[in-house]
Amino acid sequence: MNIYYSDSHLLHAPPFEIFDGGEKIPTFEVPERAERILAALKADPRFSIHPPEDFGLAPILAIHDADYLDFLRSAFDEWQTEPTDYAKTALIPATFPPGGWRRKPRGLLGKAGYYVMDLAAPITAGTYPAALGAANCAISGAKQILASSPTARGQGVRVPSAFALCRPPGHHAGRANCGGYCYINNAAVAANWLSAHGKVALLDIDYHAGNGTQDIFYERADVLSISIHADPDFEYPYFAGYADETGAGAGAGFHRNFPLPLGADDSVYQKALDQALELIQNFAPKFLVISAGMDIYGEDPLGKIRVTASGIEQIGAKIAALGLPTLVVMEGGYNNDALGTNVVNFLGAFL
Ligand code: OKP
Ligand code: ZN
Repeated sequence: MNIYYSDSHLLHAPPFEIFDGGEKIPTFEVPERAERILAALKADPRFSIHPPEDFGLAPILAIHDADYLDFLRSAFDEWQTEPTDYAKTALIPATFPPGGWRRKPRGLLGKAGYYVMDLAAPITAGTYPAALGAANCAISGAKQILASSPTARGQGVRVPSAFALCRPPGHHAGRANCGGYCYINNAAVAANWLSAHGKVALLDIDYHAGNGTQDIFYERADVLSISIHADPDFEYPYFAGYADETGAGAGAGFHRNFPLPLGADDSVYQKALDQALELIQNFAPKFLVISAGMDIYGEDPLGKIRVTASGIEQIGAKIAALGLPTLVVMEGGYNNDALGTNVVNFLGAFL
């Protein structure tokens, strides 16, 4: 399996985040995450590591608003020009637009509140290039599964799959917002890129609801988006991911959420997964994109459900059994000791 990985993720290493309840802590979303996954993949001869191709801004601007992307690109430098006497290393807004009042201020701190949804997406000097590198990894994987997909295959040839080792992750980034460690929605960029060549299903198995992906595809019928996650009634991102949010306009019926209760175990998880996979089968997409978060693992420091290591392998096996050209995109997962093994076991199901 081809793995797409870029060293550029190292440019993004925020010194802290503001955790639930407002405590300032060292961030969970650290460079070591990607390094551990990379090491596990390198140690396994079934995987070959490739740098991404540079696709430029066009495929990203196809799903993110230009003004938002411009904010991401310039925010850190603009912030430096503001006169303050403290060291400015990581930008986190402190003021957000209150209910319904959304005008966009010209000042940097106002714009930060406008485009950033929470206190867990600090913008540092290297955040933008790192996010671009992750998006290029996702598109590179998409390009590879397209190049080796059905029309190009003879009978008995393996169904194509690829893994984009993206960092920072992407599924909380909406059309015009970052949040929850995410800046550019890597999986959505790749899914949209593939959608020019046929219908796409995007299945998000990260522990947290993929609110950004939901936002981006909510009114589209050519991309079926499905997210299985902890119930937002008790878990981040709180404001999206509910079962009754099923798409709108032309996209009515083409988004689905499967909120899980606190402590959900393998059997609860697999039941939701079976329903999601049936929806995908009925949709009959040409491509499948997986937002793969390993924070569903029972021993994850952020997760509050109890999927086991073999449960993760089983999820991979069931998804692979769909027999679709599949791009797996890395999202969350914060148990660094288990991350490499969980990713390798998950991907192994596709080989
Ligand atoms: C990103 B991804 C945990 C604190 C929430 C943000 C979490 C972002 C998760 N209760 N802070 O989906 O893994
Ligand atoms: Zn997550």
